[in-house]
Amino acid sequence: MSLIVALDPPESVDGIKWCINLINKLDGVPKGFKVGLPLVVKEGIKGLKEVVSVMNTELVIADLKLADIGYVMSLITKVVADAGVNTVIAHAFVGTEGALSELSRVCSELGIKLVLVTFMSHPGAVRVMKRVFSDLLSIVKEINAWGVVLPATMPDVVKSGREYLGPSFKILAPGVGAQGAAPGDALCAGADYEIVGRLITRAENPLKVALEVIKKQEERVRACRGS
Ligand code: OMP
Repeated sequence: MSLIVALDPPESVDGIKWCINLINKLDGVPKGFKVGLPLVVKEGIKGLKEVVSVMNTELVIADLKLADIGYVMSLITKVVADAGVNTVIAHAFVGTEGALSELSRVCSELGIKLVLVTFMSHPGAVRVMKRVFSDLLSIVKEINAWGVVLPATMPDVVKSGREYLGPSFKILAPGVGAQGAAPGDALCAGADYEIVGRLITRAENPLKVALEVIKKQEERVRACRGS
């Protein structure tokens, strides 16, 4: 199972109810749910806690895209860990000393999986991230993060990330559906999970679309791996 659903409530809804409704509809289907600033800014940490309490998935991801000094990232991580999250996403570009080394240590102490963003899925990411990509990947190795975010919209980037990192790091690839990538392409390029938001969460029947995404992922992976 390689589907992670991104729950980013739109501005016009009760964010907690919207997320819980989707979690209930999708119960048992995705490997993980990812919530982040769209929920936390609207509903606060209590809202995050309420939403996380109904998640039954292996991965419960807080995507706050942390990018700060280690002390501050660690403070935030302790708060979301206490709310029930088991995975956090931070930016790799902040570097190790005084930043990710400390965050990584705190994550280990708390039993939290640390995922680092090394390349983003939007077109403008290429301008800077392409130049620093290998540096960012070397930070992932140095920190021994649990995983990385690489763009499903750019399967070549996923492929080179996998080649550089080897098999022991998880690759999470956003950009499927609303941002244009097809289900399964990033998996074929070496990703472990595809992160899907609006394609599923804005669908009239989210469960049906989620099951279709999984079917397409399986078909695509069978075709590319020849099995
Ligand atoms: P949809 O475009 O609606 O499928 O949502 C994509 C989700 O993945 C959102 O929650 C984004 O914050 C997240 N994401 C990206 O879209 N691109 C990135 O490069 C990184 C992330 C992420 O870190 O999850």
